[in-house]
Amino acid sequence: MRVNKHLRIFGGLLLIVSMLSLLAVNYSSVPEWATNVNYQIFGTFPESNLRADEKINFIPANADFHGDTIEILVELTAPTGMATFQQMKMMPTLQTYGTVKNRFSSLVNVVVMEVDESQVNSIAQNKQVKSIYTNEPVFKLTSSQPTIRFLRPGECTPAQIDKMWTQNYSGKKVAVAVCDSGINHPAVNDRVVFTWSFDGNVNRPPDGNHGTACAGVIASNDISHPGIAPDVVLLDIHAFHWQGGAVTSSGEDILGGWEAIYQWKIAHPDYIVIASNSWGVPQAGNLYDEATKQLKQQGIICVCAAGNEDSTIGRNQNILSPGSSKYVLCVGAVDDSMMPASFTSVGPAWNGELKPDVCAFGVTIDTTNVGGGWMEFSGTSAATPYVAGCIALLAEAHPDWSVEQFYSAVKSTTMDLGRSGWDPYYGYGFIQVYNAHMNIETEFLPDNSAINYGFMMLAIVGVGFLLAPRQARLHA
Ligand SMILES: [Ca+2]
Repeated sequence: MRVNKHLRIFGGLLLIVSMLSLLAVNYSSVPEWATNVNYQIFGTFPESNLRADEKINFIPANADFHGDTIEILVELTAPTGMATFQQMKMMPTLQTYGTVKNRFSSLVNVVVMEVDESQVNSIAQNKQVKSIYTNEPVFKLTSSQPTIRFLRPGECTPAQIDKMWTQNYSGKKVAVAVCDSGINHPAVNDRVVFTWSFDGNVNRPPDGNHGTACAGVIASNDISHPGIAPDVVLLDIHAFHWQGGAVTSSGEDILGGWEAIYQWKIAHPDYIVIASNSWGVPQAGNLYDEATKQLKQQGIICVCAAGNEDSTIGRNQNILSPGSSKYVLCVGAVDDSMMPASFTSVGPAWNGELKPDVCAFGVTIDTTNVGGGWMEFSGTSAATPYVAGCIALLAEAHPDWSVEQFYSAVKSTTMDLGRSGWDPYYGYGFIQVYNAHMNIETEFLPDNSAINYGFMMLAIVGVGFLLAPRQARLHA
């Protein structure tokens, strides 16, 4: 009897708990920190046990930590759902070290600060500080001399763009964010529905021609210079500007631009959003991996250049961040003969990821020049909007797909080039968008290592032995 009574009490408790959990589901829009008793009542946050010097990433080599003012990104320990709460709690402490300039909480938990270099180590010693990055203008555009070529006759055939056009796919209900140096050209301007600028001035003229060149590859509606997906809308994310004789961007500019894309997607849930990123930085640490993870979770497809670092760093592991992130599609460049472009960065990435993912044309492509007229564009900068445009066609055809479905569809349906299967120059191969649309998978060998190949041959021989006697009996 006592056992039964305990069972009844236990059953009752189970019922109450399950009803409470149903209520919790109904209130799932409440931020994570607000429903987490531990954070709300005790105000404790995750702590980092790394040494101060292990937390400091990407500070310029010439920083002597004495006397000069430096801008840093201070990443805090709590996940983004609790970022605002932790930042509020930390603000008085951080302000004793310097000036808080900006903060981010949608994609990453980051406070932008201006401090004396001598303070960096002290800030890093705080257990609620996860990492510190420089906010110097370190991101660079991946073609120093913009030269993108438009689709000459026959050029849209290898990527099967013309097959998609035949089926009337042109990027409708798809938004492509060109995260670059600004857009201005009569062949694309009427598709720009949103502008964000790093300096808050949405009327800022483009800084150089790079952003306009990327936008033309995606969306030009000029009959003699067609873009790939002329019915997309464009988000002009102006994160790059002239600094010290080069068009570069800081971490703050990048995060600001990406947050603008993130917010636009939340406000326009009926659009598929693709972020086209023709730029990068070597080994930016994990901050941009975290940011791209959040973009992906929000349903934003991120296409990123592999980089043009082949000759400058070495032949391997010179894929730039954020192309190195597993949450993005990383694009290498090939020439008209389907050979790797001389400049294209070679995988795998510094963090071990198998990058690039795919390749596309990226040598001397005609495109829109800033303000009007035409120009030639080369670089993984050119190959990236090429792939973004192709995915825009695919996205119109499959508005219900998840980001992962787009990534895996594109990777599994390529034209395999070079070594069989994934290789460090072509990734999984040249994008074939119609095959991705129709799910016509490439027949890769599972791996190009001799061991796996050997096992596969053994398996084939084994199956042959199994089948052979039966066939013999059938014929007998
Ligand atoms: Ca290959």
